[in-house]
Amino acid sequence: MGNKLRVALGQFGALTDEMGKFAKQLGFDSIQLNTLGEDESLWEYEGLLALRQQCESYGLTLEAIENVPIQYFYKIMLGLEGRDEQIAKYQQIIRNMGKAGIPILGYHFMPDGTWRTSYTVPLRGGARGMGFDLDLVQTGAPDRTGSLPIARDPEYLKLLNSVADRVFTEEERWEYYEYFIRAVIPVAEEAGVKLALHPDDPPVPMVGGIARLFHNIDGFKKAMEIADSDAWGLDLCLGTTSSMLGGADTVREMIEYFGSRNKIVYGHFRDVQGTVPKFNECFLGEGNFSPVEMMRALKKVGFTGFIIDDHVPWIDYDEGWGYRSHAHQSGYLQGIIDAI
Ligand SMILES: [Mn+2]
Repeated sequence: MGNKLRVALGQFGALTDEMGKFAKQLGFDSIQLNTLGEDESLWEYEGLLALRQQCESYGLTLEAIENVPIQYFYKIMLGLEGRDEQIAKYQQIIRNMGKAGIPILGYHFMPDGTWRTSYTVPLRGGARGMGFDLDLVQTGAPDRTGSLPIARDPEYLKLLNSVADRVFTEEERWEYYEYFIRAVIPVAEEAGVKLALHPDDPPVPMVGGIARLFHNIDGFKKAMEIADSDAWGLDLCLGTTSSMLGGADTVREMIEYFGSRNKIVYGHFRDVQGTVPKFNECFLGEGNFSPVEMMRALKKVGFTGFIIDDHVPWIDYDEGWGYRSHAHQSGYLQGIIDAI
């Protein structure tokens, strides 16, 4: 535990009894949680400590938390008035996590989140995957209706619409990233917490009038140089990386470049068919890359963190979080690791 390549279960907001037993009975020793919730007490030291202990009561290590609520973070990402207060809160969350013994905080830098244009791309046997087609969205104009957080949260659409008259350029967004990362990295170093950056999904230079920074390898290299710290690394989403120009070649390049520098903190192990401008999510083994090859590549560069399956296709009769599909994808990954 903790020092070799392993699969964890993740991408749920709270540890229910159903989830804890599911994880343990399927052979996982650790989990990742995403976002938790907007309730402030969840992010205080006592709340985080209780969460870690709750996981341990099921025999599960809490590997990481991915994403604070976007409402805590959007002024930082857009350089809006009030970002300093949001940064102060973010710094406190990092300190609280360190004290509570939760070593990794994942984040992204997409104020308008993940965009998809279809939820029903046909896969084998009638299963369905999410898809994106750049032709179906406006890139420069402030039309943000393809964004998943907006689909989930109309309140957040109101926030983004409050800046609908503006286009956010690449240059200014780099300034916002730099301002943020320089403020939080020293706190992360001191707290013993690693910050793990997820790529922009879809990986395109701009959608909805907001420039994206992390849509190719150069963006990550630049961010790594700015941060210049052992506390900076990647939440390497192989699915998003596979949808970048270059597809499987880009996945290989990212693993080799950042893995050999010990900059992969953890990974999302999923795949897509096609690359930008048009791609869709799919089952492992039916996408752009060979899952066995990429697992070997991770091992070869000395990656010793955890991976999760991330998004999974919708399977008929699966409900809510998608236990059937997650069981299949995660089990597939466990099998590959055992085999190599
Ligand atoms: Mn991902």
